[in-house]
Amino acid sequence: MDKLILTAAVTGAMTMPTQTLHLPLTPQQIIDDAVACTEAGAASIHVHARDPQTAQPTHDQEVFGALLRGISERCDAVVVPTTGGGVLMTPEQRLQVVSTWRPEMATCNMGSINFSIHRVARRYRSEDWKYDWEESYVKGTENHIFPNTFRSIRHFIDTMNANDTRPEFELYDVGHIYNLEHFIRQGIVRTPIWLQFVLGVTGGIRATIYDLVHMLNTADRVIGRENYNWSVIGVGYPQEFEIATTAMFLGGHVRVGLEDNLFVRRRQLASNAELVTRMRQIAAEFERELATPAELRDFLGLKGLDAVAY
Ligand code: KMH
Ligand code: ZN
Repeated sequence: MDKLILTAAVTGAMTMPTQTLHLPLTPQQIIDDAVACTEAGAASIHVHARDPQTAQPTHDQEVFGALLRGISERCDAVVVPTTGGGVLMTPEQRLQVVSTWRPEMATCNMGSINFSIHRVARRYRSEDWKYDWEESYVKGTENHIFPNTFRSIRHFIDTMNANDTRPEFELYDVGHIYNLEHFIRQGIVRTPIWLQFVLGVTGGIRATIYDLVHMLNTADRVIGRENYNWSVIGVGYPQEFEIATTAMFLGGHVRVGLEDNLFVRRRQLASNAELVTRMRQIAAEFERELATPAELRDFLGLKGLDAVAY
């Protein structure tokens, strides 16, 4: 598609409330940000849930339901809930959102990796943290493996197929492309598929243009260019905008948002809508129109909001 598909990832599980006042935490704040991002040009919204009292990432299905309903009542964005969850959740807990709410799309993480944000802790003293869970959560990730075994990935894909939920395959390193090939060969993943290259997680491939090109060349060779469409995440600043702009020139699509990056300009913290707006301005500079949610649904052949369970 010629138009650019812009996804906003508004809260995540690896951005801490202490890091930025702009991070939406309560269901109402997350819904408001999702609507603001859609109005600013996002066709899809990627969401994680947070406990309404403590702001800690949660797998509580009531919270997910409130988010999915709340966003869909106020805008038509395609909402893509996480099945990556947060560091303390089991794969089964992460997957519940699919069988409970049968969303149009959901993420599907394609391999186990070290996934660390422990270096964030160097910037804060113990008394600086806003919530009491944050310090141990952040420091604990130095020893964290994000588990996605072949058996669990198969279970995730089977569950998404059973609920007609389209997977967005998250690929954090080159080996994850080969893992995906394994499932395509098994016949449980139907092409064309929708890939999200995740560049710049501590534990995964870096967020440089060389790494993006390497991922693309590998995907072309292993999966076949005609069999996939893709988007990219560059974690951090300025990587978010550098990698997104590069993707735009290479025929890809983009994700921005506070899940991945806090800054709109060097040292300038921003809201989610400001991040979307800057990306829209970059796209406009190169005469790239943004896709609407309806165009995204049509492009990916999604089942539509009539067929979800929220
Ligand atoms: N947190 C991102 C680096 C997911 O939620 O399933 C990747 C992500 C995956 O968004
Ligand atoms: Zn996520």
